[in-house]
Amino acid sequence: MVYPLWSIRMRASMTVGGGHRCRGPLSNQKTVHISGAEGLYKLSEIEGVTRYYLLRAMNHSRGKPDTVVITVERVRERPIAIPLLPVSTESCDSPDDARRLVSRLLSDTGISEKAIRSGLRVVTGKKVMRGASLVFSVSGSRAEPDMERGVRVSRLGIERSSERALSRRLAKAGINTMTVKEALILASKVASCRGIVAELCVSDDPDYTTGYVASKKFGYVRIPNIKHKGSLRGGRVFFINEDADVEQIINYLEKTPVIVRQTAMAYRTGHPKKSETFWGPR
Ligand code: WAQ
Ligand code: MG
Repeated sequence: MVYPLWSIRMRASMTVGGGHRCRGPLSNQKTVHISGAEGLYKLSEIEGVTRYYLLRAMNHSRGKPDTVVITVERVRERPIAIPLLPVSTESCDSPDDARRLVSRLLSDTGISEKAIRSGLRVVTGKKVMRGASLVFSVSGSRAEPDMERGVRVSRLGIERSSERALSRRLAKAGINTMTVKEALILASKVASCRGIVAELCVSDDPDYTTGYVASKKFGYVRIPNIKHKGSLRGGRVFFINEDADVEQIINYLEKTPVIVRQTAMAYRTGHPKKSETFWGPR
């Protein structure tokens, strides 16, 4: 890897509500999240990536943004190398089925029923956050300081040779898309964070109905039909230990540069039994 790396982030939003007569803080205008993306790149990649992020923001299934913010920032620290989570796909026919599957997987990691319900409320609720919610895995209460924004995982990437290997493996399983790759890299950073037990993710894109649960314990488990087609709801929840250091978790997720490298020590997971696509140590 060539150092220093650059952190590139994009967020796109649109303003809704309030006519032209009632602008300003007293109007009922709201900012709605459309899309976001982030990664660590080399200097030579900045031009291409910012163009790609801009096009993504302007042509999104959630709508046309009126504000797009792209931040390009040099990262001084050397990134920490982490392994990818192993991938598997469950069979699942409906959101009801998915709810049962999600509950079973999460409770296997010791997360309480109350916390699972709290997490499910976040990903099925009307308000879509830009980032993720942090949910205590016993009490189920929420720990993120800004409940509208949430915690945004940033400063993450994958080494070129590892990305090529990953693409080949995903292609064999017929799932070599940017959506899967980005989600898997994000979930791998989240799983590497001390204090985080598991993650639940439902895309907020109306036509993307596959979600996942992830943890060091069972890897990245894809769940088809986690929501109905056409729904604009979705979100992410990171379940944390009851005694976790919330500030430290947020700092790691948002600030610590992390890069996926094939040669990083892999996790030993027990799951899955009936996977279509699986790799990693058993
Ligand atoms: N950090 C924290 N939360 C995020 C981030 C981030 N970097 N990016 C997105 N979120 C949250 C936010 O609340 C979004 O509303 C929600 O997640 C969904 O984001 O293997 O596309 O980008 O086929 O719509 C899963 C792929 C794709 C499953 C998930 O999420 C598969 C996806 P989206
Ligand atoms: Mg989305």
